[in-house]
Amino acid sequence: MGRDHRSRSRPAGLAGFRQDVVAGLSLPQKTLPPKHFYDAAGSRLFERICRLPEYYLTRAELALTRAHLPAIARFAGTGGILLEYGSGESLKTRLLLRAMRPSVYMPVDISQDALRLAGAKLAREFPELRIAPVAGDFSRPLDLPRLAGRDRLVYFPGSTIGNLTPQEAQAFLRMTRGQVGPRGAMLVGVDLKKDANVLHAAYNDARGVTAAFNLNLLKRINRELGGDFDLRRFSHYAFYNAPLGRIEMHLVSLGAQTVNVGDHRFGFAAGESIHTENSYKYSIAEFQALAAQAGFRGARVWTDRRGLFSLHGLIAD
Ligand code: SAH
Ligand code: AVI
Repeated sequence: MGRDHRSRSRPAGLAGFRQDVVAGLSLPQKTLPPKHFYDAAGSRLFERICRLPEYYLTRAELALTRAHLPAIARFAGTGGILLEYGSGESLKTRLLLRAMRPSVYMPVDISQDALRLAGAKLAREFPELRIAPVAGDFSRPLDLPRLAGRDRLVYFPGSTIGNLTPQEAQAFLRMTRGQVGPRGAMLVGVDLKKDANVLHAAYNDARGVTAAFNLNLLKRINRELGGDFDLRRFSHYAFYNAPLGRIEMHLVSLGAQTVNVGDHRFGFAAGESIHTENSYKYSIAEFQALAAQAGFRGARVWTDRRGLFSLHGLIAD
């Protein structure tokens, strides 16, 4: 994803998906943006990943949020607007909703299905809560509904920020800095650097759910863009790239082949890959330095007992 990824001129929806796929598959290292994983099936597969024994991220973030909830709620404040990016099934959010009692909860997600399902469940569980969902892409400038004057807290859990390059993460943080205003607060969940074997297992689970999540992107291209990817001829590959501090996910072509997407043809050599996702891992100091470059001061940081995951409380300088 380059700088133009954030520009207003790129179309959204199906046209944007087509443009990203054709551009990405035309690069020397074929690449697809991870935001396109999340159709209805992709969102369901991600929810299954969160419950896998190897995928420690969700459990660690839930545990640290439970353990430090009073301090997190004091940092976040009560009664304001809770704006969450990449809300998905709004799992950890329930803890914050109970502790913060916001006036409005504004979940923002690219997946309409995830937003609809999570919204319906939350409305049953929190009948008093005003929910204002926004279906949108946070990698481009977003017009959010203007809600009268209360304080805003931006919540970005799950280490979804790790799916952006450090440059994109900084651009995202600068955008949110404008949304929270001076001295505004943000809570960001960030996966920590750790033993490469633990990372490897989390992205190569024994049941093959992560592989199905990765391959679902090709299914989505076939269904929505008239592609003819043969899923049996691509395989999931994920590894920790230590020098760059990131897990990389790829789909590797199992032989020489040609694939059509609508009117476009793409040749694959045997062993050639499509790079589908990065998942950056940061030390606490690395993430605080990144946030500082975007104008945020790292005011608080909470971790789980095992030191797997971090939640940063940032304040706009
Ligand atoms: N916050 C949840 C879900 C994380 S999965 C958790 O912590 O478990 C990442 C979520 O971000 C998905 O629901 C996906 O649909 C959403 N997402 C990914 N890229 C996005 C983008 N560019 N704009 C908006 N939402 C995005
Ligand atoms: C959403 N995001 C933080 C997940 C991650 O761990 O990078 C997506 C994911 N990819 C493979 N497994 C989970």
